[in-house]
Amino acid sequence: MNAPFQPSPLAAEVRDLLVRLGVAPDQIEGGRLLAHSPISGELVAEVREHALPEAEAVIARAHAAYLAWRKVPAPRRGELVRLFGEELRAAKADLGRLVTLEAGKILSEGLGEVQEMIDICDYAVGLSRQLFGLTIASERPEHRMMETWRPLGVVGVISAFNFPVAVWSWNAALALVCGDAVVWKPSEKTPLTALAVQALFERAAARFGDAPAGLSSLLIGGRDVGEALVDHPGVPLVSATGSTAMGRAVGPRLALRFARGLLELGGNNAAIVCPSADLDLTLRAVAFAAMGTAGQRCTTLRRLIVHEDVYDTLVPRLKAAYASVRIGDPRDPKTLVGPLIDADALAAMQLALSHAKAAGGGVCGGEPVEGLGGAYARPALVEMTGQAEVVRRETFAPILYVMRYRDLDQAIALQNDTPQGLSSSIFTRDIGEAELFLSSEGSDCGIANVNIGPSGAEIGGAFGGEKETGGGREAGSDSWKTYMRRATNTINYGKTLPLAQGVTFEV
Ligand code: UN1
Repeated sequence: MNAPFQPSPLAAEVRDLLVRLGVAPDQIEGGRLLAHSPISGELVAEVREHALPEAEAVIARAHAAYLAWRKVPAPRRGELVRLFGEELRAAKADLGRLVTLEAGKILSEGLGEVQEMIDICDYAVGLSRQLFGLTIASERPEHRMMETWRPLGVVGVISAFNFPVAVWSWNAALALVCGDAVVWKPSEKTPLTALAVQALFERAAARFGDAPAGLSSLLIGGRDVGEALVDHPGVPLVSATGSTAMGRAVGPRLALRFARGLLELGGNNAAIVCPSADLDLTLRAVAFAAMGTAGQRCTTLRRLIVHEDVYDTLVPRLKAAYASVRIGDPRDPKTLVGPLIDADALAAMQLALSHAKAAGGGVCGGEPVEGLGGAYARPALVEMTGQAEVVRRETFAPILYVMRYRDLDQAIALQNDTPQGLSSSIFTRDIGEAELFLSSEGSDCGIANVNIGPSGAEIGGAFGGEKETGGGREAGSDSWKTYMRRATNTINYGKTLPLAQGVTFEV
């Protein structure tokens, strides 16, 4: 028997927020999944997990929901997402704060995460009237060809702790207007925000009236329930965000049953700073991209490649910014760098720094900040002479490796010389340099920016990357097509049967 759970003030606040957001107390008391806040490391809830047989029932219910939902006209499906967006607007302050308490990001970023959810809902509402295909010229007389987009089925979503709710919403908002049902396995490190979002969704569904039960559901648990989702023949698409190691486990299992995978895995994002760069702007962009979210975004800036003419101006200024940045409780509005998610993340950071030192790196910062309860560290800036193994690896922590370059071609080669290919940027006022960076000979990433950092993407563009980042694209542009089945239709409105390619077959 566990001793009765004694809530601390932080745990009490988490509980109040959850109840206000509509989560039933029995979901967060007495369960086996222990939720800790990275702010202090305290236990804040005991979440009820799904047992493996329940996972099967959740997926079956989702499949039944999909069978009904696919018959609902897409713009009407959009209405549900519109209502959900309204719930998110109304709950923004509470949910944003809960993101801060559960994932440790500063309040402004917690609120930004909820705004990202609202944005994708708005986007999906418009999209619900734009799920169109092409009409294609047929080679046969009195024939017409077209493509139509049909709902796919149950979409599995596996999300990571660092964007505990926004990444799910990119998938769910699109999947729902596309006529799919969604089953969500959140990170074991962040089940609480997922429960809150599910409660908000249920409020929207109740207002909508006739949404089928099980249209969006949660699977709370560990690897076994995740695997149930990945292996289930009734789940034609699994969108998984997390480490490359996770993707390596998920990808082949999906391939084995010919299911679609939308993988958003590790990044190792670089920025190139050219001689003509506006260094004030660059400094601010680098500071946010490298230190924001305590270095725990997929898109975090991890490598800075600086031209030798501006290196000695920019890098000392950056070091001063690193030394001055306020680290601490993310609820304090003056804090810019909150905690890492847990002690393992801090240990991984320290290990990477020791490897960097061993490879000749000059480390500035990076020390653990003791006494706050959670896993806090000063962000580290590490001057490297080249891309040692540790630089080519993603460490999910605020470490920025800084290197010099002389020729832009050499800088672009360095930028591309990592296994990952998520995001990248260049700081320059020279249009030739900017365009080269964006060209086919430039950055090999899924995201390439000019005069902004690699992180903080808007939802309107397709989000994702190449190589070990996994190749998936979420959110805007035509990412919605992944959540639908494309049918090519050929219609003969004549009385003869001409065959394509001139084939004859007389019976
Ligand atoms: C992630 O880190 O998994 O571009 C998502 C960004 C955010 C999303 C990050 N809009 O940094």
